[in-house]
Amino acid sequence: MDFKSSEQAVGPRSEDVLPETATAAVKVVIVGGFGVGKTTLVGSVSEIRPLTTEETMTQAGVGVDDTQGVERKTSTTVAMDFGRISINEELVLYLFGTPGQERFWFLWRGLFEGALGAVVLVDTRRLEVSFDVIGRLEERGVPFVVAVNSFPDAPGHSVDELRAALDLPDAVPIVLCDARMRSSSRDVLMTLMRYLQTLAMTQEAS
Ligand SMILES: Nc1nc2c(ncn2[C@@H]2O[C@H](COP(=O)(O)OP(=O)(O)O)[C@@H](O)[C@H]2O)c(=O)[nH]1
Ligand SMILES: [Mg+2]
Repeated sequence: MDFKSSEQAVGPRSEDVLPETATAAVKVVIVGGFGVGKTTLVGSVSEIRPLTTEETMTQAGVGVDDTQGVERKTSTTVAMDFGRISINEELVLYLFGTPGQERFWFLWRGLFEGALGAVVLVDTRRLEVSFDVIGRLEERGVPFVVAVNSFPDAPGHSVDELRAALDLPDAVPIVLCDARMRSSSRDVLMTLMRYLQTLAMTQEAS
Protein backbone atom coordinates (compact mmCIF):
# COMPACT_ATOMS: atom_id res chain seq x y z
CA MET A 1 0.00 0.00 0.00
CA ASP A 2 1.24 3.46 -0.85
CA PHE A 3 0.82 5.93 2.01
CA LYS A 4 2.79 8.69 0.39
CA SER A 5 -0.10 10.83 -0.74
CA SER A 6 -1.84 10.78 2.61
CA GLU A 7 1.43 11.58 4.39
CA GLN A 8 1.83 14.60 2.18
CA ALA A 9 -1.62 15.78 3.12
CA VAL A 10 -0.65 15.92 6.80
CA GLY A 11 0.67 19.18 8.24
CA PRO A 12 -0.44 22.77 7.89
CA ARG A 13 -1.08 24.27 4.48
CA SER A 14 0.90 27.43 3.81
CA GLU A 15 -2.17 29.68 4.15
CA ASP A 16 -2.92 28.12 7.53
CA VAL A 17 0.37 29.21 9.01
CA LEU A 18 0.23 32.41 11.00
CA PRO A 19 2.66 35.04 9.68
CA GLU A 20 5.72 35.38 11.92
CA THR A 21 5.11 39.11 12.17
CA ALA A 22 1.76 38.60 13.95
CA THR A 23 2.02 40.01 17.46
CA ALA A 24 -1.58 40.55 18.52
CA ALA A 25 -4.51 38.18 18.34
CA VAL A 26 -8.00 39.42 18.98
CA LYS A 27 -11.10 37.34 19.54
CA VAL A 28 -14.26 38.57 17.83
CA VAL A 29 -17.69 36.99 18.08
CA ILE A 30 -20.18 37.05 15.21
CA VAL A 31 -23.68 36.64 16.50
CA GLY A 32 -27.20 36.98 15.21
CA GLY A 33 -30.46 35.24 14.60
CA PHE A 34 -31.02 32.11 12.63
CA GLY A 35 -30.12 32.29 8.92
CA VAL A 36 -28.81 35.82 9.10
CA GLY A 37 -25.50 35.04 7.40
CA LYS A 38 -23.00 34.26 10.17
CA THR A 39 -21.56 31.17 8.49
CA THR A 40 -21.47 33.06 5.18
CA LEU A 41 -19.58 36.00 6.70
CA VAL A 42 -16.98 33.87 8.46
CA GLY A 43 -16.58 31.79 5.30
CA SER A 44 -16.18 34.77 2.97
CA VAL A 45 -13.61 36.56 5.07
CA SER A 46 -11.55 33.76 6.60
CA GLU A 47 -8.08 33.09 5.25
CA ILE A 48 -8.10 29.61 6.69
CA ARG A 49 -10.70 27.07 5.65
CA PRO A 50 -13.48 27.91 8.12
CA LEU A 51 -14.61 25.32 10.56
CA THR A 52 -18.36 25.03 10.62
CA THR A 53 -20.63 22.77 12.55
CA GLU A 54 -23.85 22.51 10.63
CA GLU A 55 -26.58 20.04 11.28
CA THR A 56 -29.42 19.25 8.95
CA MET A 57 -32.55 20.68 10.46
CA THR A 58 -34.63 17.94 11.92
CA GLN A 59 -38.03 17.66 13.50
CA ALA A 60 -36.35 18.90 16.67
CA GLY A 61 -36.02 22.34 15.15
CA VAL A 62 -39.54 22.52 13.74
CA GLY A 63 -41.54 25.16 15.54
CA VAL A 64 -38.41 26.23 17.40
CA ASP A 65 -36.33 27.68 14.60
CA ASP A 66 -38.22 30.38 12.81
CA THR A 67 -37.72 29.59 9.14
CA GLN A 68 -40.06 32.27 7.82
CA GLY A 69 -38.30 34.12 5.05
CA VAL A 70 -35.48 31.59 4.92
CA GLU A 71 -37.40 28.67 3.47
CA ARG A 72 -34.49 27.38 1.43
CA LYS A 73 -32.22 26.95 4.38
CA THR A 74 -31.93 23.31 5.34
CA SER A 75 -29.07 23.36 7.77
CA THR A 76 -28.50 25.28 10.93
CA THR A 77 -25.35 25.84 12.91
CA VAL A 78 -25.52 23.99 16.19
CA ALA A 79 -22.15 24.89 17.62
CA MET A 80 -20.14 27.58 15.90
CA ASP A 81 -18.13 28.83 12.98
CA PHE A 82 -14.47 29.52 13.34
CA GLY A 83 -12.22 31.53 11.05
CA ARG A 84 -9.19 33.77 11.01
CA ILE A 85 -8.28 37.00 9.24
CA SER A 86 -5.09 39.05 9.34
CA ILE A 87 -5.94 42.75 9.43
CA ASN A 88 -2.33 43.75 8.88
CA GLU A 89 1.08 42.19 9.46
CA GLU A 90 0.73 42.38 13.23
CA LEU A 91 -2.96 42.00 13.97
CA VAL A 92 -4.89 38.78 13.59
CA LEU A 93 -8.59 38.36 14.33
CA TYR A 94 -10.06 35.05 15.37
CA LEU A 95 -13.72 34.85 14.46
CA PHE A 96 -16.28 32.84 16.38
CA GLY A 97 -19.75 32.68 14.86
CA THR A 98 -22.44 31.55 17.21
CA PRO A 99 -26.19 31.04 16.98
CA GLY A 100 -28.59 33.55 18.43
CA GLN A 101 -31.49 31.21 19.05
CA GLU A 102 -32.41 31.13 22.68
CA ARG A 103 -31.89 27.39 22.98
CA PHE A 104 -28.18 27.88 22.21
CA TRP A 105 -27.53 30.54 24.81
CA PHE A 106 -25.72 28.02 26.99
CA LEU A 107 -22.92 28.30 24.43
CA TRP A 108 -22.49 31.98 25.14
CA ARG A 109 -20.98 31.76 28.59
CA GLY A 110 -17.51 30.59 27.67
CA LEU A 111 -17.60 32.11 24.25
CA PHE A 112 -17.41 35.74 25.25
CA GLU A 113 -14.50 35.21 27.61
CA GLY A 114 -11.61 37.20 26.25
CA ALA A 115 -13.66 38.54 23.34
CA LEU A 116 -12.86 42.17 22.59
CA GLY A 117 -16.02 42.79 20.66
CA ALA A 118 -18.87 41.41 18.61
CA VAL A 119 -20.61 41.85 15.30
CA VAL A 120 -24.39 41.54 15.43
CA LEU A 121 -25.67 40.45 12.03
CA VAL A 122 -29.19 41.64 11.35
CA ASP A 123 -31.78 40.64 8.77
CA THR A 124 -34.31 43.46 8.39
CA ARG A 125 -37.05 40.93 7.54
CA ARG A 126 -36.75 39.56 11.05
CA LEU A 127 -35.48 42.38 13.20
CA GLU A 128 -37.07 40.99 16.35
CA VAL A 129 -34.54 38.13 16.41
CA SER A 130 -31.83 40.71 17.10
CA PHE A 131 -33.48 42.28 20.13
CA ASP A 132 -32.57 39.48 22.53
CA VAL A 133 -29.06 39.16 21.15
CA ILE A 134 -28.39 42.88 21.52
CA GLY A 135 -29.91 42.91 25.00
CA ARG A 136 -27.63 40.13 26.14
CA LEU A 137 -24.52 41.81 24.73
CA GLU A 138 -25.42 45.03 26.51
CA GLU A 139 -25.94 43.09 29.75
CA ARG A 140 -22.48 41.61 29.41
CA GLY A 141 -20.87 44.88 28.47
CA VAL A 142 -19.51 43.47 25.22
CA PRO A 143 -18.95 46.28 22.68
CA PHE A 144 -20.56 45.54 19.33
CA VAL A 145 -21.32 46.93 15.90
CA VAL A 146 -24.44 46.07 13.92
CA ALA A 147 -24.11 44.79 10.35
CA VAL A 148 -27.28 44.73 8.29
CA ASN A 149 -27.16 41.94 5.75
CA SER A 150 -28.73 42.83 2.42
CA PHE A 151 -31.24 40.22 1.38
CA PRO A 152 -32.98 40.95 -1.93
CA ASP A 153 -36.56 40.99 -0.61
CA ALA A 154 -35.66 42.73 2.63
CA PRO A 155 -37.48 45.98 3.37
CA GLY A 156 -35.17 48.96 3.01
CA HIS A 157 -34.77 50.93 6.21
CA SER A 158 -32.56 53.92 6.75
CA VAL A 159 -29.81 53.64 9.33
CA ASP A 160 -31.73 56.08 11.53
CA GLU A 161 -34.86 53.94 11.35
CA LEU A 162 -32.84 50.85 12.24
CA ARG A 163 -31.16 52.63 15.12
CA ALA A 164 -34.55 53.61 16.49
CA ALA A 165 -36.03 50.14 15.94
CA LEU A 166 -33.09 48.45 17.64
CA ASP A 167 -32.95 51.15 20.33
CA LEU A 168 -29.22 51.69 19.83
CA PRO A 169 -27.22 54.64 21.13
CA ASP A 170 -25.73 56.99 18.51
CA ALA A 171 -22.22 55.74 19.20
CA VAL A 172 -22.90 52.16 18.08
CA PRO A 173 -21.94 51.85 14.40
CA ILE A 174 -24.49 50.39 11.99
CA VAL A 175 -23.19 49.25 8.60
CA LEU A 176 -24.82 47.67 5.59
CA CYS A 177 -23.10 44.57 4.26
CA ASP A 178 -23.26 41.62 1.94
CA ALA A 179 -21.84 38.72 3.90
CA ARG A 180 -21.14 36.81 0.69
CA MET A 181 -18.52 39.36 -0.32
CA ARG A 182 -15.12 39.23 1.27
CA SER A 183 -14.50 42.99 0.99
CA SER A 184 -17.87 43.78 2.55
CA SER A 185 -17.37 41.35 5.43
CA ARG A 186 -13.89 42.75 5.95
CA ASP A 187 -15.29 46.29 6.12
CA VAL A 188 -17.62 45.15 8.90
CA LEU A 189 -14.68 43.84 10.91
CA MET A 190 -12.69 47.02 10.26
CA THR A 191 -15.64 49.07 11.54
CA LEU A 192 -15.61 47.01 14.72
CA MET A 193 -11.85 47.45 15.15
CA ARG A 194 -12.12 51.23 14.68
CA TYR A 195 -15.02 51.36 17.13
CA LEU A 196 -13.03 49.41 19.74
CA GLN A 197 -10.13 51.79 19.25
CA THR A 198 -12.40 54.82 19.79
CA LEU A 199 -13.80 53.23 22.96
CA ALA A 200 -10.31 52.52 24.26
CA MET A 201 -9.26 56.10 23.58
CA THR A 202 -12.29 57.64 25.32
CA GLN A 203 -11.70 55.36 28.31
CA GLU A 204 -8.10 56.43 28.49
CA ALA A 205 -9.08 60.09 28.29
CA SER A 206 -11.61 59.87 31.12
N1 LIG B 1 -28.67 37.90 -0.51
C1 LIG B 1 -27.87 37.57 0.49
N2 LIG B 1 -27.91 36.30 0.96
C2 LIG B 1 -27.10 35.97 2.00
C3 LIG B 1 -26.24 36.92 2.59
N3 LIG B 1 -25.59 36.33 3.61
C4 LIG B 1 -26.02 35.07 3.65
N4 LIG B 1 -26.93 34.83 2.68
C5 LIG B 1 -27.64 33.57 2.43
O1 LIG B 1 -28.51 33.35 3.53
C6 LIG B 1 -28.56 31.98 3.91
C7 LIG B 1 -28.23 31.81 5.37
O2 LIG B 1 -26.89 32.15 5.60
P1 LIG B 1 -26.01 31.44 6.75
O3 LIG B 1 -24.64 32.04 6.64
O4 LIG B 1 -26.10 29.96 6.69
O5 LIG B 1 -26.74 31.94 8.06
P2 LIG B 1 -26.41 31.62 9.61
O6 LIG B 1 -27.50 30.74 10.12
O7 LIG B 1 -26.44 32.95 10.29
O8 LIG B 1 -25.05 30.97 9.68
C8 LIG B 1 -27.59 31.28 2.97
O9 LIG B 1 -28.34 30.67 1.95
C9 LIG B 1 -26.71 32.38 2.45
O10 LIG B 1 -26.23 32.12 1.15
C10 LIG B 1 -26.22 38.26 2.04
O11 LIG B 1 -25.50 39.15 2.49
N5 LIG B 1 -27.05 38.52 0.99
MG1 LIG C 1 -24.56 29.18 10.35
